[in-house]
Amino acid sequence: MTASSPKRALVTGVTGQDGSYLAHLLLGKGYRVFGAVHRRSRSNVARLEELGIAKDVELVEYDLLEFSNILRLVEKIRPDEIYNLAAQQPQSPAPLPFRVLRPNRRGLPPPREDPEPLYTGNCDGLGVARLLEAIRTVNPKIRFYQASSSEMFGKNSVAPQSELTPFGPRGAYAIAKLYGHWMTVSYRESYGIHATSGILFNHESPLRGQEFVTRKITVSLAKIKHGELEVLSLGNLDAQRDWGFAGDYVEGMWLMLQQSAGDDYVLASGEMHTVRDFVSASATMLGFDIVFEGVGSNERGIDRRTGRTLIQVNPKYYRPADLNHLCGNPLKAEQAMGWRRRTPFLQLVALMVEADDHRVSDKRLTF
Ligand code: NAP
Ligand code: G4F
Repeated sequence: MTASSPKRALVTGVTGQDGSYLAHLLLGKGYRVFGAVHRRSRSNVARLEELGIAKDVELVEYDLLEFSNILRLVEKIRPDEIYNLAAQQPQSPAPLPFRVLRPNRRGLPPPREDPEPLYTGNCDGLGVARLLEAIRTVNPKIRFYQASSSEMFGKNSVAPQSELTPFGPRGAYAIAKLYGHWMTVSYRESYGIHATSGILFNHESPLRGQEFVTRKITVSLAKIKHGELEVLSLGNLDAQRDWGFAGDYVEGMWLMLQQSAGDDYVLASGEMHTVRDFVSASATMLGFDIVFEGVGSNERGIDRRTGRTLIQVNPKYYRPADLNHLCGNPLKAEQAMGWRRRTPFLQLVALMVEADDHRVSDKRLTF
């Protein structure tokens, strides 16, 4: 790369957690970053602002549901690398195995009237095929990263899960992601495209959406500390996740596209923690001393110092087909690319707690 011809990256889902961190990383490496935003989220750049890069990312509109739109975008931008991070994510709580759509960040309802499984399949599954087909048509040398998910392994998977573990997706999101994964593999094998599927386990950060359990915990406990909330209601406290820091994981995405050929890689911490562990660690960092009493929906988290109940279980947050034990094996990424997870669990919790403590205290909780 020379100063006169910076590499060009197109990042879909740039307004999200990973999109923001990835854009930050790429800008730091001298890339010209085109951040694709779907029409309804044009002004939602709070995360990019938080990282101080809102003015540096060149925003372009797109619609993953329209092939002609995607084709024109790729033709116009002529990127060297495309990172497909956009996804319609499933919503919690879930009344049905096929969960309903989350409203988007501005509280708007989902932009299409299709039932959730159809819309999710179209965006998270067929959207990947549209991008790959645009690459094949415009320039097969463009390198492609697909944001695949550990949810593709499903409930009955052996642990820890690696690139060789059989998939068993449950629900529209995981099934759509698996379609995207196989299309990525297929375009790599059939057309020689440098197409990579990153199978990422849960990764969190101060930029995580509040609809996910870690951020819900850190925001809610900060609000309790500052007198803005009485109690935090959660679902399955026994659920275990392999949580890492998003900043470490976007570095893995970039590394994947710097390899000599496309491939599939798991990024994970290799450790599992329960939701209860996450609550306890966060609470301690905010000055509470929580003891859990009771079982199932009667379980309570009580602050030993005041006797106050700060945590309660509300079955409305239970999922009918929850994935209780997701744990990944990142050995291939470590050995082949030298990827390392640098942020251990407690450091991740501390980053999130500290950010939300300040945001709540300063009344600037913008996402
Ligand atoms: P995120 O914060 O929820 O960001 C998702 C992005 O996708 C946002 O920019 C969102 O824009 C955009 N988007 C949503 N619906 C869209 C649609 N219909 N058309 C176009 N864009 C749409 O998610 P993230 O945590 O950064 O995750 C990034 C990617 O990695 C996603 O594909 C996710 O499925 C995948 N993944 C994440 C994890 C994780 O633990 N974070 C793990 C495995 C895989 P708006 O907010 O404006 O709607
Ligand atoms: O934070 P979560 O909503 O994340 P989930 O479902 O694991 O999905 C995230 O990670 C996937 C990778 O494996 C991504 F593909 C996906 O896009 C997303 O980024 O839930 C984590 C666990 C679940 O077991 C849930 O039942 O936390 C449990 N939980 C307990 N109480 C709760 C709550 N989850 C949420 N969101 N809210 C609760 O009150």
